[in-house]
Amino acid sequence: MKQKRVAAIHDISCFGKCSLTVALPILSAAGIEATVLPTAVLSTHTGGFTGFTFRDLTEDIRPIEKHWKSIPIAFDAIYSGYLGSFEQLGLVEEFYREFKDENTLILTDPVMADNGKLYASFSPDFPKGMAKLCGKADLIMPNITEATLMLEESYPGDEYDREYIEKLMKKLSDLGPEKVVLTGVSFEEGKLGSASYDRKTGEFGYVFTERIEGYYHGTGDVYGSALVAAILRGKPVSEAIGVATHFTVEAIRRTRAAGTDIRFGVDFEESLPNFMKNLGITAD
Ligand code: PXL
Repeated sequence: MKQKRVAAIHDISCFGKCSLTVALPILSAAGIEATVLPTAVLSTHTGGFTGFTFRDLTEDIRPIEKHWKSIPIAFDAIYSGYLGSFEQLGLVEEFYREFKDENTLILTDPVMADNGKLYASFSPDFPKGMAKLCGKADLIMPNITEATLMLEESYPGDEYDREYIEKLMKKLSDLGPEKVVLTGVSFEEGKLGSASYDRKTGEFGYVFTERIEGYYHGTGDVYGSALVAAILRGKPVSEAIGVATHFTVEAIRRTRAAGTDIRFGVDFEESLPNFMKNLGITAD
Protein backbone atom coordinates (compact mmCIF):
# COMPACT_ATOMS: atom_id res chain seq x y z
CA MET A 1 0.00 0.00 0.00
CA LYS A 2 1.31 3.46 -0.91
CA GLN A 3 2.12 5.54 2.16
CA LYS A 4 -0.31 8.40 2.83
CA ARG A 5 1.06 11.92 3.13
CA VAL A 6 -0.50 14.72 5.22
CA ALA A 7 0.34 18.42 5.26
CA ALA A 8 0.07 19.36 8.94
CA ILE A 9 -0.44 23.12 9.38
CA HIS A 10 -0.09 24.05 13.06
CA ASP A 11 2.27 25.97 15.34
CA ILE A 12 5.31 24.51 17.06
CA SER A 13 4.89 25.01 20.78
CA CYS A 14 8.38 23.90 21.79
CA PHE A 15 7.28 22.76 25.24
CA GLY A 16 3.84 21.62 26.41
CA LYS A 17 2.89 18.80 24.03
CA CYS A 18 0.36 20.25 21.59
CA SER A 19 0.05 21.09 17.89
CA LEU A 20 2.97 19.84 15.73
CA THR A 21 4.87 18.18 18.59
CA VAL A 22 1.93 15.77 19.01
CA ALA A 23 0.67 15.62 15.41
CA LEU A 24 4.06 14.39 14.14
CA PRO A 25 4.50 11.36 16.44
CA ILE A 26 0.83 10.35 16.28
CA LEU A 27 0.65 10.47 12.47
CA SER A 28 4.02 8.67 12.23
CA ALA A 29 2.81 5.88 14.54
CA ALA A 30 -0.15 5.44 12.19
CA GLY A 31 2.27 4.93 9.28
CA ILE A 32 1.44 8.32 7.76
CA GLU A 33 4.05 10.76 6.45
CA ALA A 34 3.66 14.14 8.12
CA THR A 35 4.90 17.11 6.10
CA VAL A 36 4.88 20.16 8.35
CA LEU A 37 3.96 23.76 7.66
CA PRO A 38 4.62 25.62 10.94
CA THR A 39 2.41 28.67 11.50
CA ALA A 40 4.39 30.07 14.45
CA VAL A 41 7.10 29.02 16.89
CA LEU A 42 6.42 29.55 20.60
CA SER A 43 8.53 28.61 23.61
CA THR A 44 5.40 27.03 25.14
CA HIS A 45 1.70 26.95 24.29
CA THR A 46 -0.34 29.88 25.61
CA GLY A 47 -2.49 27.94 28.09
CA GLY A 48 -1.45 28.81 31.61
CA PHE A 49 2.10 29.99 30.87
CA THR A 50 3.21 33.62 30.94
CA GLY A 51 6.21 35.18 29.23
CA PHE A 52 6.25 32.77 26.28
CA THR A 53 8.01 33.76 23.04
CA PHE A 54 5.98 33.96 19.80
CA ARG A 55 7.51 34.05 16.33
CA ASP A 56 4.85 34.56 13.67
CA LEU A 57 5.68 32.64 10.46
CA THR A 58 2.98 34.23 8.27
CA GLU A 59 5.61 35.47 5.78
CA ASP A 60 7.03 31.97 5.27
CA ILE A 61 3.78 30.24 4.31
CA ARG A 62 3.50 31.34 0.67
CA PRO A 63 7.20 30.73 -0.20
CA ILE A 64 6.99 27.21 1.32
CA GLU A 65 3.77 26.57 -0.64
CA LYS A 66 5.39 27.81 -3.88
CA HIS A 67 8.44 25.59 -3.39
CA TRP A 68 6.29 22.51 -2.72
CA LYS A 69 4.23 23.26 -5.87
CA SER A 70 7.43 23.44 -7.92
CA ILE A 71 8.60 19.94 -6.89
CA PRO A 72 5.61 19.07 -7.08
CA ILE A 73 4.26 17.38 -3.92
CA ALA A 74 0.73 16.01 -3.55
CA PHE A 75 -1.13 15.34 -0.30
CA ASP A 76 -3.73 12.76 0.69
CA ALA A 77 -4.91 15.18 3.36
CA ILE A 78 -4.35 18.67 4.69
CA TYR A 79 -4.81 18.95 8.45
CA SER A 80 -4.80 22.49 9.82
CA GLY A 81 -5.07 23.69 13.42
CA TYR A 82 -3.69 26.64 15.41
CA LEU A 83 -2.91 29.62 13.15
CA GLY A 84 -0.46 32.39 14.01
CA SER A 85 -2.36 35.39 12.61
CA PHE A 86 -5.66 36.50 11.04
CA GLU A 87 -3.89 36.77 7.68
CA GLN A 88 -3.04 33.05 7.82
CA LEU A 89 -6.77 32.21 7.46
CA GLY A 90 -6.58 33.46 3.86
CA LEU A 91 -3.17 31.87 3.25
CA VAL A 92 -4.36 28.46 4.48
CA GLU A 93 -7.49 28.76 2.31
CA GLU A 94 -5.16 29.44 -0.64
CA PHE A 95 -3.04 26.42 0.37
CA TYR A 96 -6.18 24.22 0.37
CA ARG A 97 -7.06 25.51 -3.11
CA GLU A 98 -3.55 24.99 -4.49
CA PHE A 99 -3.15 21.42 -3.20
CA LYS A 100 -6.67 19.98 -3.24
CA ASP A 101 -7.34 17.42 -5.91
CA GLU A 102 -10.09 14.79 -6.08
CA ASN A 103 -8.18 12.57 -3.60
CA THR A 104 -7.22 15.20 -1.01
CA LEU A 105 -9.19 15.41 2.23
CA ILE A 106 -9.32 18.79 3.94
CA LEU A 107 -9.51 18.35 7.73
CA THR A 108 -9.82 21.56 9.72
CA ASP A 109 -9.57 21.97 13.47
CA PRO A 110 -10.72 25.55 14.21
CA VAL A 111 -8.42 25.86 17.23
CA MET A 112 -9.24 29.22 18.85
CA ALA A 113 -11.35 28.81 22.00
CA ASP A 114 -12.49 26.65 24.90
CA ASN A 115 -14.75 26.84 27.95
CA GLY A 116 -16.86 29.60 26.39
CA LYS A 117 -13.83 31.87 25.74
CA LEU A 118 -11.80 32.88 22.70
CA TYR A 119 -8.04 32.41 23.37
CA ALA A 120 -6.40 35.75 24.22
CA SER A 121 -4.16 35.58 21.12
CA PHE A 122 -7.13 35.98 18.72
CA SER A 123 -9.12 39.09 17.79
CA PRO A 124 -12.95 39.07 18.09
CA ASP A 125 -13.35 38.83 14.28
CA PHE A 126 -11.22 35.65 14.10
CA PRO A 127 -14.17 33.19 14.52
CA LYS A 128 -15.94 34.67 11.49
CA GLY A 129 -12.79 34.18 9.40
CA MET A 130 -12.38 30.66 10.77
CA ALA A 131 -16.00 29.84 9.85
CA LYS A 132 -15.16 30.80 6.26
CA LEU A 133 -12.07 28.55 6.28
CA CYS A 134 -14.14 25.69 7.75
CA GLY A 135 -16.51 26.16 4.80
CA LYS A 136 -13.75 24.82 2.53
CA ALA A 137 -13.17 21.66 4.60
CA ASP A 138 -14.42 18.11 4.14
CA LEU A 139 -14.42 17.58 7.89
CA ILE A 140 -14.22 19.98 10.84
CA MET A 141 -13.64 19.13 14.52
CA PRO A 142 -14.61 22.08 16.77
CA ASN A 143 -15.42 21.94 20.48
CA ILE A 144 -18.76 23.45 21.55
CA THR A 145 -17.20 26.88 22.24
CA GLU A 146 -15.63 27.05 18.77
CA ALA A 147 -18.85 25.78 17.18
CA THR A 148 -21.03 28.46 18.79
CA LEU A 149 -18.49 31.23 18.06
CA MET A 150 -18.44 30.28 14.37
CA LEU A 151 -22.25 30.19 14.24
CA GLU A 152 -22.45 33.48 16.21
CA GLU A 153 -24.61 31.82 18.88
CA SER A 154 -24.38 32.07 22.65
CA TYR A 155 -22.37 29.44 24.54
CA PRO A 156 -24.72 26.97 26.27
CA GLY A 157 -22.36 25.93 29.10
CA ASP A 158 -23.58 22.54 30.35
CA GLU A 159 -27.20 23.34 29.51
CA TYR A 160 -27.95 21.39 26.35
CA ASP A 161 -29.45 18.12 25.17
CA ARG A 162 -29.05 15.71 22.27
CA GLU A 163 -31.44 17.69 20.05
CA TYR A 164 -29.31 20.85 20.55
CA ILE A 165 -26.08 18.98 19.67
CA GLU A 166 -27.57 17.43 16.53
CA LYS A 167 -28.96 20.79 15.35
CA LEU A 168 -25.59 22.42 16.06
CA MET A 169 -23.75 19.82 13.96
CA LYS A 170 -26.22 20.24 11.07
CA LYS A 171 -25.72 24.03 11.15
CA LEU A 172 -21.94 23.54 11.15
CA SER A 173 -22.27 21.25 8.15
CA ASP A 174 -24.33 23.97 6.42
CA LEU A 175 -21.15 26.11 6.54
CA GLY A 176 -19.74 23.64 3.97
CA PRO A 177 -18.12 20.51 5.46
CA GLU A 178 -19.80 17.19 4.78
CA LYS A 179 -18.60 15.73 8.08
CA VAL A 180 -18.57 17.30 11.53
CA VAL A 181 -16.98 16.02 14.74
CA LEU A 182 -17.94 17.88 17.90
CA THR A 183 -15.71 17.40 20.96
CA GLY A 184 -16.39 17.89 24.67
CA VAL A 185 -19.98 16.62 24.54
CA SER A 186 -21.65 15.46 27.78
CA PHE A 187 -25.29 14.50 28.43
CA GLU A 188 -24.66 12.88 31.79
CA GLU A 189 -22.61 13.85 34.85
CA GLY A 190 -19.32 11.94 34.95
CA LYS A 191 -19.38 11.12 31.23
CA LEU A 192 -17.66 13.04 28.43
CA GLY A 193 -17.15 12.28 24.75
CA SER A 194 -17.59 13.40 21.19
CA ALA A 195 -20.23 13.29 18.47
CA SER A 196 -20.10 12.96 14.70
CA TYR A 197 -22.42 13.85 11.83
CA ASP A 198 -22.18 12.79 8.22
CA ARG A 199 -24.42 14.87 5.94
CA LYS A 200 -24.16 12.32 3.11
CA THR A 201 -25.57 9.42 5.16
CA GLY A 202 -27.49 11.54 7.70
CA GLU A 203 -25.84 9.41 10.41
CA PHE A 204 -24.98 10.70 13.91
CA GLY A 205 -22.38 8.92 16.05
CA TYR A 206 -21.51 9.23 19.75
CA VAL A 207 -18.69 7.96 21.95
CA PHE A 208 -18.58 8.55 25.70
CA THR A 209 -16.11 7.60 28.41
CA GLU A 210 -15.69 8.41 32.09
CA ARG A 211 -14.89 12.11 32.64
CA ILE A 212 -11.48 12.64 34.25
CA GLU A 213 -11.17 15.66 36.52
CA GLY A 214 -8.79 18.43 35.47
CA TYR A 215 -8.25 20.41 32.29
CA TYR A 216 -5.26 18.87 30.54
CA HIS A 217 -3.64 21.03 27.83
CA GLY A 218 -3.05 19.79 24.31
CA THR A 219 -5.68 17.06 24.48
CA GLY A 220 -7.63 18.62 21.59
CA ASP A 221 -4.57 18.19 19.37
CA VAL A 222 -3.89 14.64 20.60
CA TYR A 223 -7.53 13.82 19.79
CA GLY A 224 -7.48 15.64 16.42
CA SER A 225 -4.25 13.98 15.27
CA ALA A 226 -5.57 10.53 16.25
CA LEU A 227 -8.84 11.28 14.44
CA VAL A 228 -7.03 12.31 11.26
CA ALA A 229 -4.84 9.18 11.48
CA ALA A 230 -7.86 6.88 11.93
CA ILE A 231 -9.71 8.48 9.00
CA LEU A 232 -6.67 8.14 6.72
CA ARG A 233 -6.33 4.50 7.83
CA GLY A 234 -9.82 4.00 6.37
CA LYS A 235 -12.03 4.14 9.49
CA PRO A 236 -15.49 5.67 9.01
CA VAL A 237 -15.90 8.84 11.10
CA SER A 238 -18.29 7.18 13.59
CA GLU A 239 -15.52 4.63 14.37
CA ALA A 240 -12.63 7.10 14.14
CA ILE A 241 -14.12 9.14 17.03
CA GLY A 242 -13.97 5.96 19.16
CA VAL A 243 -10.29 5.35 18.38
CA ALA A 244 -9.40 9.01 19.05
CA THR A 245 -11.44 9.21 22.26
CA HIS A 246 -9.96 6.06 23.79
CA PHE A 247 -6.42 7.06 22.88
CA THR A 248 -6.85 10.52 24.43
CA VAL A 249 -8.60 9.31 27.59
CA GLU A 250 -5.96 6.65 28.23
CA ALA A 251 -3.27 9.35 28.00
CA ILE A 252 -5.18 11.69 30.34
CA ARG A 253 -5.72 8.90 32.89
CA ARG A 254 -1.99 8.03 32.91
CA THR A 255 -1.01 11.71 33.26
CA ARG A 256 -3.42 12.27 36.15
CA ALA A 257 -2.12 9.15 37.92
CA ALA A 258 1.43 10.53 37.60
CA GLY A 259 0.37 13.88 39.12
CA THR A 260 1.86 15.88 36.23
CA ASP A 261 1.28 19.66 35.96
CA ILE A 262 -1.82 20.02 33.74
CA ARG A 263 0.00 22.61 31.57
CA PHE A 264 2.72 20.13 30.57
CA GLY A 265 0.52 18.04 28.27
CA VAL A 266 -0.46 14.37 28.45
CA ASP A 267 1.60 11.20 28.32
CA PHE A 268 0.19 9.87 25.04
CA GLU A 269 3.47 8.20 24.01
CA GLU A 270 2.89 5.13 26.19
CA SER A 271 -0.50 4.63 24.45
CA LEU A 272 0.92 4.58 20.91
CA PRO A 273 1.23 0.74 20.75
CA ASN A 274 -2.44 0.33 21.73
CA PHE A 275 -3.44 3.04 19.26
CA MET A 276 -1.59 1.25 16.47
CA LYS A 277 -3.31 -2.01 17.39
CA ASN A 278 -6.69 -0.28 17.19
CA LEU A 279 -5.76 0.93 13.71
CA GLY A 280 -4.98 -2.63 12.66
CA ILE A 281 -1.20 -2.07 12.51
CA THR A 282 0.68 -5.14 13.75
CA ALA A 283 4.41 -5.81 14.16
CA ASP A 284 4.61 -8.62 11.58
O1 PXL B 1 -3.75 22.99 21.82
C1 PXL B 1 -4.15 24.10 21.13
C2 PXL B 1 -3.07 25.13 21.07
C3 PXL B 1 -2.15 25.09 20.05
N1 PXL B 1 -1.16 25.98 19.95
C4 PXL B 1 -1.03 26.96 20.87
C5 PXL B 1 -1.92 27.06 21.92
C6 PXL B 1 -2.98 26.13 22.03
C7 PXL B 1 -3.94 26.22 23.12
O2 PXL B 1 -3.87 26.99 24.01
O3 PXL B 1 -1.77 28.02 22.82
C8 PXL B 1 0.09 27.95 20.72
